Amino acid sequence: MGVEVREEVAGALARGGAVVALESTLISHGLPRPDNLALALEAEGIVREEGAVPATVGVIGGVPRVGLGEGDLETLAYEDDIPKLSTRDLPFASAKGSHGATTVAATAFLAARAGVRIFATGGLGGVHRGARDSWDVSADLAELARTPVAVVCAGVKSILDVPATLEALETLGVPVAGFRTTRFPGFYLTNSGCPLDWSLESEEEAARAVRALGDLGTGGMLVANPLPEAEQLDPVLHEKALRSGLEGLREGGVRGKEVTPFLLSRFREETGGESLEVNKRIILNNARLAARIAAALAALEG
Ligand code: PSU
Ligand code: MN
Repeated sequence: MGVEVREEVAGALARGGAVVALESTLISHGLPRPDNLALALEAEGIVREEGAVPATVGVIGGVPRVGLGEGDLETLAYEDDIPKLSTRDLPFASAKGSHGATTVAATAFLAARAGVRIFATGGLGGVHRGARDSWDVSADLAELARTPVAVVCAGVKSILDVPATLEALETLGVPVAGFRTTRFPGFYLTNSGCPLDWSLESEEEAARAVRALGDLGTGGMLVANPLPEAEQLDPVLHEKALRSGLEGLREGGVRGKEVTPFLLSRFREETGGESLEVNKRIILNNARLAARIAAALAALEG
């Protein structure tokens, strides 16, 4: 199965330049129109501002692309019923010539195949609440265990079981560090309350960790980047949305890959759109840090 790497991205990789992968599930399934396309373009703009080349990943007509063009982004943002593709879905999208939005797992996989080592997203998938009955654990975790990509994210959503997700990452051997913090961020909230063993204090230090990871030849790692407290979602609103979201899941019997998009849209309703604004800030904040780390890595190796 071929992977098409956009010329600008291939060029940057060939000369050891900074490249940042971005995912597309958040475009097709995480954010509403028209904010989704605007945000995708804004994230790419921020990566460029910081001196790196953006490579948004997705599948167009069955072909995985590392570095989507503006027309591709429009397709994934505006077409109805774009499939959500995890790594395991890629062969079927290929066989059917289907478009698709790639999750963190599929994005990391395709980015790594193209040689991209740093990737920014909003939140990582994780262990869902009630996973002991449902077995619902995002494939993002297993993918990170085997794929050499550093993912910059704001932790995982509180709709998941956060301590269980950290335990699963430990079991899988995925390195996790906070960026200037030893508290795992709580996505909408700056602090999930869960402690971390390691904190990276600068972009340069993070770049050295990414380089060391590459030298070791193991899988990926997580750089958890919290929103500044002044920009987080109001914790009271957050609690209310969380309760309603979890109730909605139970009442609606929502399962599998529908769970994450369902909860995201319930949060938007319950917070009067505030969660959407926070979600956007998170993505842009992570794109900026990832680009700075990529630039530091390119300088380190140049
Ligand atoms: N977290 C978010 N927004 C998202 C997702 C996660 O805040 O849109 C997406 C990511 O693409 C992630 C996927 O990889 O949801 C996880 O889905 P699942 O839980 O079905 O594995
Ligand atoms: Mn799942």
